[in-house]
Amino acid sequence: MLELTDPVLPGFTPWPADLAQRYRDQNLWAGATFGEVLATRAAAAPDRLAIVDTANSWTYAELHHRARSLATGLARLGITRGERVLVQLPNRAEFVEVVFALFELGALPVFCLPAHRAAELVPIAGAAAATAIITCGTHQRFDYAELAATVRAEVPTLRHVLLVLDEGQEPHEGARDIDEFRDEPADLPPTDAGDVAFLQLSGGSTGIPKLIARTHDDYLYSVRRSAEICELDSDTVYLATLPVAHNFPMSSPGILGALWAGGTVALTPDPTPATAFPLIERFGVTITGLVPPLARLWTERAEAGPTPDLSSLRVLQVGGARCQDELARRIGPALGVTLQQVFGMAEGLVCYTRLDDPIEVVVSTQGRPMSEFDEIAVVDDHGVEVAPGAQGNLITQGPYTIRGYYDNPEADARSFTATGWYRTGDIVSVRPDGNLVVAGRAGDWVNRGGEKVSAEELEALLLEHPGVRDAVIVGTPDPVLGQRICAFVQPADPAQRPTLAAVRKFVRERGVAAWKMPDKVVVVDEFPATGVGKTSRKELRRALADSAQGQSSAQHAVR
Ligand code: AMP
Ligand code: DBH
Repeated sequence: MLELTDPVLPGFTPWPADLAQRYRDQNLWAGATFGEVLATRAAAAPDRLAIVDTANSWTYAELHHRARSLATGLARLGITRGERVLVQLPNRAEFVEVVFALFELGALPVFCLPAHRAAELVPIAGAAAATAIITCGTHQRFDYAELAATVRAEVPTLRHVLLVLDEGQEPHEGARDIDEFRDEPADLPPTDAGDVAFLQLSGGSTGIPKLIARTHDDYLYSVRRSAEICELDSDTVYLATLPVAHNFPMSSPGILGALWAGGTVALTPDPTPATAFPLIERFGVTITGLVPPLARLWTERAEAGPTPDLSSLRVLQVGGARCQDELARRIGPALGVTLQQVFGMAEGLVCYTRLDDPIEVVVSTQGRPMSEFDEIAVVDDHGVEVAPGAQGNLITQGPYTIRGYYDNPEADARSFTATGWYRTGDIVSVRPDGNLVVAGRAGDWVNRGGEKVSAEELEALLLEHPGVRDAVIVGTPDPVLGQRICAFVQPADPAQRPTLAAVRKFVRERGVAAWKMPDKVVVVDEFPATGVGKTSRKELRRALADSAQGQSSAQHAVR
């Protein structure tokens, strides 16, 4: 058992002492844990509705009791403070209960997405040295229990697989039904607001996954400030539409913001208008957040004709990828909402347009930092600040932006400056009014509608295909997703040209998340020389991306 005075977690990079002191003095880090927030809410308004989904509705007292009961059961199983537990659950009430149970215990949820497969989960579990996985049975025709068994077989530290099961589902061999661990709540050892609360994942991680350790103090500050900016209160009904483990629906202001404000969290099992619109009417949802492709789908659906009654919805947030101004203009009128653009990252910094901003700001910028304590700078490739208003690399430090990845010095050397500022990898400009406009990413990432795919990771996968001599991944413009994944493939045997279907099948069989599947394959005999002598893959990607502009000319241009 860790003592409260022990280092929070080996592998965690703390803030410099002077900054930490300042954040505490300013009461940004207010010294409360998420468990304490829930306890306070449950004491103040036990009968208020905390959680609702299509199967459950729990008051604050019920949620608090369930979380403490499960925490006690998990302690009996031997899960202790500081241990890491993979949580892979769809948007359902139990997600919130499981996460708060782990918070109560001081164990750290590692937030996995339902789309993750063994290729992602094995390295994540390994890097986190996780001791347990909490997941579900079959959901949307995919067997998560079987996936967990596969991961467990490959990661020696994993001792337990616990399943949230539906009526009639049985645990697989070697797994346990989580209902076995609902004990009479007992007192648990205290946790500390300075402790790491969970590990979040950086989008598009490759190789050793980049794990993001966030403390109760720093994350709760971002949640409180987000709730203020989004004007949440006890009448708020926040709908978790995006996968709830993602940083955006979790904290910007997300489910944690809604609970902090004493409001209600509603969850939808899928984000389509057909499912989500009736739930907005049924639960009286007031705010939700979407990625741009979903915002387009919702807008088009509303423009097309009558919908269920969406009049309770006041704020629609859009973030995760750049929202085109054209779409941004249509959202408000179509859905009868105030649009809010959100530009954020699991590493920390989150920017919002404010609810009373002029429409021009809301439709054409990605907002400004949420905190006056966020420090941002826009620098060139040598780290020198660019002229005001010019585009450059966004770097930042602040009270809720990490100082390093979890136990990953190599990634830190790339992603943090010598003084510990985070290099976001985003190219932005700052307008005179302080609002940021995101122009794109500096690195070799494809942002496919908010899902980030590392070119390097996908190229490495394609190279395992015996028919592929070399492969280069680039993002090509797409009117709906923002970018699509285009794979330029040089065949091992020019007479045997890999097809899109064959490449996709191969990638799927590698057990990677579906969003990483190439949308297009262009077979080339040669890659263009990039003019830098030794081929730089960065240059090559840039040359191919340029040549792929304008789909019809792509094949021609690269041959
Ligand atoms: P992640 O690493 O998954 O937390 O993704 C964070 C990244 O998503 C940011 O660094 C941006 O590249 C991108 N992103 C998030 N929100 C926006 C937005 N509103 N506009 C443009 N890019 C965004
Ligand atoms: O894309 C993101 O990671 C993101 C977007 C909006 C995020 O982490 C956030 C808000 O907090």
